[in-house]
Amino acid sequence: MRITSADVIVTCPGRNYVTLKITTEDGTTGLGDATLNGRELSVASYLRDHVCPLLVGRDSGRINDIWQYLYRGAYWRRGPVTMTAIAAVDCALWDILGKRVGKPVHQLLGGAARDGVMVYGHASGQSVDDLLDSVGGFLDQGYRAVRVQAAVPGLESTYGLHHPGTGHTYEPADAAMPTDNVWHTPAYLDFAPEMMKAVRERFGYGFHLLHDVHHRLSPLEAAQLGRSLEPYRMFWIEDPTPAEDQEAFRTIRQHTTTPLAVGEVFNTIWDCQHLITERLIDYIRMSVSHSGGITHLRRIFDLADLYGVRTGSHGAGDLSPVSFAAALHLDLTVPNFGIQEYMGHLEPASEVFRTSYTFADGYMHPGDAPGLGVEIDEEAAARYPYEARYLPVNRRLDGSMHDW
Ligand code: GCO
Ligand code: MG
Repeated sequence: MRITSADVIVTCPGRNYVTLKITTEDGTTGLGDATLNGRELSVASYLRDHVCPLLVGRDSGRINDIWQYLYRGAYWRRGPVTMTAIAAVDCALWDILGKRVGKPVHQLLGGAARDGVMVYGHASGQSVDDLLDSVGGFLDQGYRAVRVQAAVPGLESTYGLHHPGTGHTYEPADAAMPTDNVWHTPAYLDFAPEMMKAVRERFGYGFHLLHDVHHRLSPLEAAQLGRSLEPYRMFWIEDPTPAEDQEAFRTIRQHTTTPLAVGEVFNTIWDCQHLITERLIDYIRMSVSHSGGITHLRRIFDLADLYGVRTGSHGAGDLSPVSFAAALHLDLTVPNFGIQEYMGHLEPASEVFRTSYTFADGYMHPGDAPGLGVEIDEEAAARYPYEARYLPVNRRLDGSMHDW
């Protein structure tokens, strides 16, 4: 079935989302998420100006050929902008295929390999006491896995905390200019084990405990952290060091048995090739929407399976419900599934995106609607126009830049 149009919808229901809508000659539409938090318009332009004109007239069923055409055909390969744009096209085409044959995408991928997808929720607090209340709330809702982050004493701001008043943990890409945060590694390294100890003392070991370091440590500091957290049996520590340095993980690995996860800033299989084939990590956390879509991510997950690495896809609220649904379809089918991040979306997003995924007992299911199971209400989207926003940046006590 030929593609007749491809349109880009940019909307900000709580945060910015870029959505690609592809339409075929029988009127079937498919959606792909093209959101790159803080750099949204670059992908919108890449699609509108360079990709959409190439799609019109092509056979929407030739997903593999279109993927290769966009990847090889650009000459300028890889990178977050290109791979997010390709991902949006790929997901929209899987959505169309599913709708045309009347089946959910997970069935097109060979069918479910499990009944549900275990997700982790985001507990956080301005103090350890606040954090404990937050963890208790997630356990009461039935979560089997909880990520914990709390304000580091002595620092004015800490990554990953709930925004007062919003009810959600989400990335604070909310300022017209990037906010300067302050970071001090020694304060964090002292505090992190105390935080985990408090959580395990209060709630025991009957659930999975996760933590995101957000690329802030050197390899040896990360090794020290991993060791200091061993008594608390972490499910993983995420992004312990800046992710582009694959060799760093070898050092961490040599010193600790705390499981390691990385990948949310990766875009292709080449970014994690050594990490996987040399068994330097335990979980690969790439997202459908930043890594070339379902077609490319399932290849990465297959490679990971050969080396005993499990999946743990990025599922932050800055990825749209379209991306989250695509992740759930893939998660349901892969043999080496580990866990799925679930941050949720701010309230106005449910006016714009109608979803068919569900949560029960700590597991999620993408639903059995044909395609991805997400629809966009374009009139609602138009009520929430794009807002220029940036993620924060991080500086050390002496004012020099650090990784955020
Ligand atoms: C996570 C991530 C996010 C990122 C965000 C950047 O683990 O969910 O670290 O919180 O910071 O996706 O836009
Ligand atoms: Mg993260």
